[in-house]
Amino acid sequence: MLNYMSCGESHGKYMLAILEGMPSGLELDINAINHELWRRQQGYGRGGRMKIETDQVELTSGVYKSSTTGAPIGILSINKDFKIDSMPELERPRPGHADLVGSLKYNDGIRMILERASARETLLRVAIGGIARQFLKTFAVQLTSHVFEIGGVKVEDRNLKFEDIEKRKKDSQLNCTSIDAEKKMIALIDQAQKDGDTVGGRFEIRVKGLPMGLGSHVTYHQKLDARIARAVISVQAVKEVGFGLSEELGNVPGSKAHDEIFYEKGRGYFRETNRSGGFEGGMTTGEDIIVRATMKPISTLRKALQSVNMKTKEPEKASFERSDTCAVPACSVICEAVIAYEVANAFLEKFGGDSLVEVRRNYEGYLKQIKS
Ligand code: EPS
Repeated sequence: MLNYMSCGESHGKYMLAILEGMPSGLELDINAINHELWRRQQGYGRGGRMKIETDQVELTSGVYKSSTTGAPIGILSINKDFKIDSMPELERPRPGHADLVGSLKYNDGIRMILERASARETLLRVAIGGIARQFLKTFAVQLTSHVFEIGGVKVEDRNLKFEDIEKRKKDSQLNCTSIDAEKKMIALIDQAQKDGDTVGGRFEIRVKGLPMGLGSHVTYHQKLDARIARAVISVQAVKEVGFGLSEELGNVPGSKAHDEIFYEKGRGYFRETNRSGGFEGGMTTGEDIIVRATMKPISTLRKALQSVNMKTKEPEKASFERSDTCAVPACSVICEAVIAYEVANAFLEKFGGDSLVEVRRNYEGYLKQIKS
């Protein structure tokens, strides 16, 4: 249903994407999309690049008087730090980046590998997620996220409702729900910065308001949890993804691992718990989707790791130009966006039509069907 292609290098002239498959009649608020881009640039511990850029997009096509037409949507963002043609070639690949493997595989220098592998590309994914989010909002579907661990410092109270997360993280610099944990996390980031090191962390994304039955058990590629997992893992530096109780499911008995089924007239089927993270058989259960992910520490270190000079083959420290110390909050915002896209896509697969009016008719008909 939905599909997109993006292009652009980190220090190239611009970042560009084309999104197809959005039905006509969706009112798009460009400020809301740019707000998501702003959120992606926030977070204590980011590096010098974020002081240069103020990410904004222009919708160049597929939108007429703020409303989608059903035609492909062009999304364009200009890089202020455009300097790619004057940047030097690099010889010392950074462990943990695409540098070494990409350079050998593409038979090219490291520069053009890192320029495309860079997380700068995620600004387009956040813009596309911003469009998907607005589509979902018209069906009362909402997303949020929160960082619950940085460098081993954990938020104690993690059993929170969607609304609590939104409320508690309001003034946070780390997209975090606990002021106490945040203070410790900030101290840890400061220390890492002093040491020329970096820190990673863990975060959770929630999606609220979905009907049961998005995705399907019938083939592996229709399983929506699997599609979300792929999307999250594809975000730079994410090394782990889970749903609901996630890795804790390995430590509890079956009697505490599942969500028992209840029924009330008028309300229909429901659950009292959500250990599955909103999925059974690759399909949404109607409870919140709960995704957890781990971002590794950024692999560009001022205190550089051991590497090899690809020209001389002599041991040398890896290259360092500039880096973030911690980008976990940004990563949580990016993962919200890629999940919004996957969910909107599954929604359109199930209820799709050429216009929003048609999608709504299909959606409402289905809701009636599963209630009766
Ligand atoms: C990144 C390196 C840094 C980050 C960048 C991702 O960029 P630079 O090399 O220009 O300092 O700031 O992230 C972004 C530019 C962004 O928009 O998120 C990397 O190596 O992946």
